[in-house]
Amino acid sequence: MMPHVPVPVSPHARLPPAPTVMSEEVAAAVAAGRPVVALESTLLAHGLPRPHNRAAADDLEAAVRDQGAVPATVAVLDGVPRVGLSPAELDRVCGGGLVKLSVRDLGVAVGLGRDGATTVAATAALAQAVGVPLFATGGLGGVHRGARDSWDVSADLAALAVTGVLVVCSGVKSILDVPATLEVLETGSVPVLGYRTDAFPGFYRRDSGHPVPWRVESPVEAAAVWRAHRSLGSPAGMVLAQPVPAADELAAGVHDRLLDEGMALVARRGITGKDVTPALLEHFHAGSGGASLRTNLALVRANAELAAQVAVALADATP
Ligand code: PSU
Ligand code: MN
Repeated sequence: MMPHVPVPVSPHARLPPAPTVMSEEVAAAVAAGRPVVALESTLLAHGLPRPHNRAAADDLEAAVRDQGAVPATVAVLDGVPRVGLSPAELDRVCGGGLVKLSVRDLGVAVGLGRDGATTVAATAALAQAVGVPLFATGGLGGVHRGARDSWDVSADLAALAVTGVLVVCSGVKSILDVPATLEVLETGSVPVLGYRTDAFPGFYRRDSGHPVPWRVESPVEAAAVWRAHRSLGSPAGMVLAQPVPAADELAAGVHDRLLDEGMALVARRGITGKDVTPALLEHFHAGSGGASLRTNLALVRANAELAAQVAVALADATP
């Protein structure tokens, strides 16, 4: 028999975790098991131009409420991770100057008392920490084109493999390597469901040219799959991919031109790492005469609505 050796515990391991603070409304809804949808803030702070981002913040929260769920926008303010923001806090998120926080940056921002907007990865981590299993965004981060040389693979993918949160999105931006992104999601055992589609959506475009492994037809079906996925003991999240509404899709010609230009611009200016996605989105907004902005707003709003419908279906099915 092996002698019993107590495992030494580092004194740091005994520090209480940094508390993630919920707004009163969100805390009450979580405690009562009412439907809650988390909303990501990088798309507000870094994906949409001012002042449209502030209007979008209200619009997304309203879309969630209209479907009968409570919205909870996520960010870090003065070093405090927050789930559920006041109007004044949304002003700060949308006012400029916030850094972009992925999961690895959360501890740094908390430790240094900083403000920051949370990516899909960081939003998922904070939402899970307070027991909110659902959130909506525009597009997931993924494998960048040329990743074989740059190694630029979004932390969103690794985070979803270990964070039990359902993300409603419009696939990934066409600026990414879509098949490679789908492969990495498969490696992470993250289920990918198309919402009323067989094609994985490409953010500004409804069809990325690559199929989805599964499709569902209703929020009730999505909720049933999510419950089954979690009940089988998977630690992974899940992707529910909804194409942008047909009327709001960016025209193919405009899209392809901006994509080529944007990729060239990023290479010419030597933009790398976490600045790539915001720079490309900005190029689309500036170069499409507002069309890509309308598309982006429409798809996030539709995703917020669908996430709320799934949240309601989940709450209804929970005894
Ligand atoms: N959806 C949008 N706009 C955005 C994003 C999503 O409509 O700006 C953000 C998300 O926060 C996602 C991030 O996590 O883009 C991906 O960043 P990166 O490629 O650096 O991992
Ligand atoms: Mn990256």
